[in-house]
Amino acid sequence: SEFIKKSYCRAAVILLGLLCLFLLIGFITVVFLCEYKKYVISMLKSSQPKLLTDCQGNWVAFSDSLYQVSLEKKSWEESRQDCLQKGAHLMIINRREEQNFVNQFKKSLWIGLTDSETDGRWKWVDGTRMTTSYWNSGEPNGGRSENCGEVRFYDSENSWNDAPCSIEKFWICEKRVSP
Ligand SMILES: [Ca+2]
Ligand SMILES: [Ca+2]
Repeated sequence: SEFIKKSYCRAAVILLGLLCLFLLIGFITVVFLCEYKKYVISMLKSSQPKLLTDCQGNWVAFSDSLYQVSLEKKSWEESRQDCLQKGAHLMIINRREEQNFVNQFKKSLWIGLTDSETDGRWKWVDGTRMTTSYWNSGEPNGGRSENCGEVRFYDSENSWNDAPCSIEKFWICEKRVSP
């Protein structure tokens, strides 16, 4: 019976040891999962503010619109057509936040601005007159030979330039989300 007692004791110690081991593994797993969840949430949060990209066609959400920078270069008119085909229009800049947003791409881009009809009378592609402008110093300077607007001097808030409409450039389309 002394032998049986010792065996029971040994078995109890082993069981206790295993129990401790399982508890430890369980604890580590829970801590790991919690930390992983926190990490995933922080990643999602940090990627959200401005550049929430759509899976299809790389549209970028900002304020109440979606924007898409082209991957190829075209003339201003062909750029305008491309945006129309996508149910959008060349970017129209109405607010200072939008102006700062477009500069962030650090790219020379056609926007929806033209004075083709009457020189010096700048209009947006939706027919509205340009009221607030962000011309770079000395611009617009092209007279009858530069009738299309582009974002060019993007390191400055006043980044606009007038350029000949036939030049091939990247462009930016804008699609309004709310009517
Ligand atoms: Ca002009
Ligand atoms: Ca110019």
